[in-house]
Amino acid sequence: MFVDTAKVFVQAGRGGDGAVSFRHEIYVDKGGPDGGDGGKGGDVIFMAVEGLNTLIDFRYKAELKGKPGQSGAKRDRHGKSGEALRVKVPVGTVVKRDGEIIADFTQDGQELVVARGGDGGFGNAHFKSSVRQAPRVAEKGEPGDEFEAELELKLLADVGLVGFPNAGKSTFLSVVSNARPEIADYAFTTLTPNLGVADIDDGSLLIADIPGLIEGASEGKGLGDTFLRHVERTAVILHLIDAYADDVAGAYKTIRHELAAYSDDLARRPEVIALTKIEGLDDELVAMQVDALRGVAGDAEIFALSSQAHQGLIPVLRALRTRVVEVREAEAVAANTEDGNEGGVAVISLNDTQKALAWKIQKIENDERTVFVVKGHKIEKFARRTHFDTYEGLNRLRDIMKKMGITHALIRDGAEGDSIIRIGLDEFTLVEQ
Ligand SMILES: Nc1nc2c(ncn2[C@@H]2O[C@H](COP(=O)(O)OP(=O)(O)OP(=O)(O)O)[C@@H](O)[C@H]2O)c(=O)[nH]1
Ligand SMILES: [Mg+2]
Repeated sequence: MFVDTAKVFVQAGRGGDGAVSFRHEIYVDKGGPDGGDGGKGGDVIFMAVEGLNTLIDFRYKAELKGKPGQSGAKRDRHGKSGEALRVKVPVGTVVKRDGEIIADFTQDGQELVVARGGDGGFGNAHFKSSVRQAPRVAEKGEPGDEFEAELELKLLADVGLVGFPNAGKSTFLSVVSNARPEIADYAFTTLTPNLGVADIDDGSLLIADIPGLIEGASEGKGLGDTFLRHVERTAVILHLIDAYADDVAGAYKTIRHELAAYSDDLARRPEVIALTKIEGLDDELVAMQVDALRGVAGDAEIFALSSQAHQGLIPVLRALRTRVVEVREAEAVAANTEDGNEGGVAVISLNDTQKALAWKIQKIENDERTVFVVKGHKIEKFARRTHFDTYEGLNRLRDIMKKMGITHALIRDGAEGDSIIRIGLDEFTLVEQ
């Protein structure tokens, strides 16, 4: 109920290809290379927004794709970058890749690149050298990052309802919000938490209704304290007490005791108190009950309401909203001082430099042939950007392998000029045949 999940395929845009082109100048037979670079592929960016509280949209929107970058063109014109895809996710969303958390959205407006667009390939203008005056080589654009993202939303409710069984928690939720929880005249009607959104003035409150608590709940009595963890992350507690209770102060203290036994943090959470079911009671009696509570409730605000008669609901919601805004503002200040002030959009990087530069060789031998498989982030990246069907493209890759020391290691491992080398999905011989 409180953990919403969805799986989506995210795919950033492919980088544009670099161009092969030569300048045309009058009186010059063949001008220098002027093929422009391809544009970068569009990222897939997630942005946390308040006001969303479900991942349900993602169930029907299974693919999230960034736009590809455009190819480079002659006269050194670079391809345009592909447009990024911005996706709104609820605050509280955690994104996992292969079971590992790669992003945790905790604040409104927080943005992260979850899938990075592929780099554009270099055009041939880059590859001019003293020995290569007319390079016919350009790079292909790189594919964008793609993977299946597992989204998980742990709802950060604004308000948690606590109280004895039968206090009227679910009924309250049902009249102030869109939720339709089960309501009945017996204890432990609610067995799993319910959530609802209540609109108040120009804002809204996400309210969590949990099963009733009893004395000893923190030691496992009744339904125990398992559901208190849902309240643990809420900003404010609304403590509901049946106005018909003989000893409202005692009822209040019992629940407070259970909250404190669960965690200090929960005991310190801002609280609003309300007597429920007052529609049939004299004002005097209600005032007496409120006074009794005042004696034990410290400086918490105390209200009296009737869900059935829709009486006294707005002042309670307003008080809750005021408290919630205070808490959220304090949280935002704390978060800002914690991680300084970083500008721009952070990029999730799973590969640190070392991981990127590392490579390894695996020799696969069978009856038919021997293949040397080269694996490594950077070399595979270069291979993906190589036009294997051109002589120049392939030789450039061979140059890079030499520079990275891979060729040397291959020869040491027994590779010869005509040995088959495999990088990614492509195969070629170590030396041009
Ligand atoms: N007269 C009156 N009865 C109410 C009011 N609110 C709730 N009740 C009744 O109180 C009983 C318990 O209500 P629930 O909302 O199920 O109580 P709860 O606190 O969610 O109970 P648990 O889920 O068991 O913890 C039901 O019979 C409701 O109809 C009210 O404002 N006035
Ligand atoms: Mg209930």
